[in-house]
Amino acid sequence: MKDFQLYAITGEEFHPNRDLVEVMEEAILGGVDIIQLRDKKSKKRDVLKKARALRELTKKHDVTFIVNDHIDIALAVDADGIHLGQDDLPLKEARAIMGPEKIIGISTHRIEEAREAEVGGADYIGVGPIFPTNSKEDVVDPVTTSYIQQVAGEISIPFVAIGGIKLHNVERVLDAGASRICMISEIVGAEKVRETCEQFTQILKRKVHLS
Ligand code: TZP
Ligand code: MG
Repeated sequence: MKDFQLYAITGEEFHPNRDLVEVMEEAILGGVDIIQLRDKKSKKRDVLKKARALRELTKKHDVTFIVNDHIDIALAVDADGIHLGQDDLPLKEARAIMGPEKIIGISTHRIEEAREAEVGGADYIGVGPIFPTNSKEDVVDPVTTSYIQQVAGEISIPFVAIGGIKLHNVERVLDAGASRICMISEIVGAEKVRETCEQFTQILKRKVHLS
């Protein structure tokens, strides 16, 4: 997969008066290089419509596009991949449906889950929630930056830190060994989405050197 560093997940509840595509385009212009459509509330048909719109946007800007949960929608719009949680369809079945080329990301909260995802052929893992977050229901307790250190020391596939990451604490995440970061509220809920992403892009450029 094309590598990435600044990962934005949609969260329309954080911008009630602004259009989804407009907000995500601002994020892309600020340096976001991968977008995930995450919508736990809408009807499937409406999620499909949003996926189509974001697929068009991400194609236009050559940005990776991932769909959360819905493998059928990911395939229908030719998204680049899917993101799955620990309670979703297992990796093996998801890979059989998606084929070898599509990206499969898996959320992990402990090292055993990270190992299992790596062995099972995930393309990347989510590592979190690092800090407390209000953006996810039924979220597990924060795993803290010590889980980042553990994953950085042991896991070879790309990992992305997530959960409560803000401009004021991102350096702690990077100092623990993360080189890819993922956010909902700090990006899509920002007053100035593009400028906020530009600040993250600058921090990543200064602190992270991908090999
Ligand atoms: N998975 C783990 S934490 C989280 C998800 C989807 C929510 C991240 O949102 P925020 O607003 O960046 O804390
Ligand atoms: Mg899920």
